[in-house]
Amino acid sequence: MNADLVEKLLYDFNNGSITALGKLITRVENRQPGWMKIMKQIFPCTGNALIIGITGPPGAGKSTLTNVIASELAGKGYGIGIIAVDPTSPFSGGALLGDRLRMAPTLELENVFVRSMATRGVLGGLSRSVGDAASLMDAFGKDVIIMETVGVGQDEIEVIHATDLVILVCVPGMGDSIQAIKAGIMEIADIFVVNKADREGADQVVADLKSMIEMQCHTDGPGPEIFKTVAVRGDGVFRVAEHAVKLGNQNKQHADAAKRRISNQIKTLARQKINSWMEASWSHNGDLEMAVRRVMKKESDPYSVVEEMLAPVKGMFTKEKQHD
Ligand SMILES: Nc1nc2c(ncn2[C@@H]2O[C@H](COP(=O)(O)OP(=O)(O)OP(=O)(O)O)[C@@H](O)[C@H]2O)c(=O)[nH]1
Ligand SMILES: [Mg+2]
Repeated sequence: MNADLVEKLLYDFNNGSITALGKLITRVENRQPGWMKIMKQIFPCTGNALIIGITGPPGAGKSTLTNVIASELAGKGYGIGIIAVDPTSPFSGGALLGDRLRMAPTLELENVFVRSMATRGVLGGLSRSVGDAASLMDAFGKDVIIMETVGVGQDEIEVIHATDLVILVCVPGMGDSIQAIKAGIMEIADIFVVNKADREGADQVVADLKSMIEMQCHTDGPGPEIFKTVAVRGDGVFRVAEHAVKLGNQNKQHADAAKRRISNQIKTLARQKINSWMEASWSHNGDLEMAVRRVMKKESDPYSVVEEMLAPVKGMFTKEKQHD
């Protein structure tokens, strides 16, 4: 029954059904039966989309900017996927600017697929769900996938690390809070956008960013570019979109980035497998409870019980042992 359903969904997906794309994302996200078959089957069709991360403090205008970038690129014929992580503001699927739609009569809303993900709290769950959803959109044939996140938690930073290009959105009035943006994100930003440039202080932010970029002394080029935008009016966004696509495609050519991404993916999947094996086998047969009791009574110690419990997979840990 389930197998039939999955087959049918994959068939519809291959025939361009947006509904099937949505359903497959849900199925994979919830790890429902057949999820792994789905991911294995679509894998050969992945790797073509350009994945852009948009991050920055709450309220900076990330969603507004994402919508306009999506509209601009969809108007040029790109298929767009948007993944919004814990969104607090609604997405219109690229239709935010009514007049822009009129300017681009060829734009069809089906070109823009929007998906929200709110899996905060499940450790490692967010980057997993976002990564799988992006792969599905990629295999579906989307050309550009934009991920919006506020980039605060460890999980979100993992999400950002898995993109081809990172846009960091700043706003006037942040003052010293530029320093407060997660250092790790600052360093991996490929493009800086100073949004809300209709407000006072935008030039100051640009100057602050410039001196910060100079301090980071980029040996292999001029360093990331800074753009000023007024996303609510769409001002300056086209140049951002154009530069993002160009630079993102260049980044995508670097084999190192692909290697790092695949290596991370393999490690993450292996970790998940090991974790679920541990949960299933130890909790199921009461080994864990028994071990806890023995340690509490001082009949054994945590180190010895772990060795005993890992006896079935002992060979796996011989390398690690050298460091004991
Ligand atoms: N004045 C001005 N307001 C803007 C601009 N861009 C966005 N806004 C407004 O800023 C508010 C927040 O915009 P969002 O796009 O929701 O910001 P966000 O970064 O996605 O917010 P979160 O997802 O909640 O972190 C909205 O009221 C927008 O209309 C801009 O260029 N100028
Ligand atoms: Mg938002």
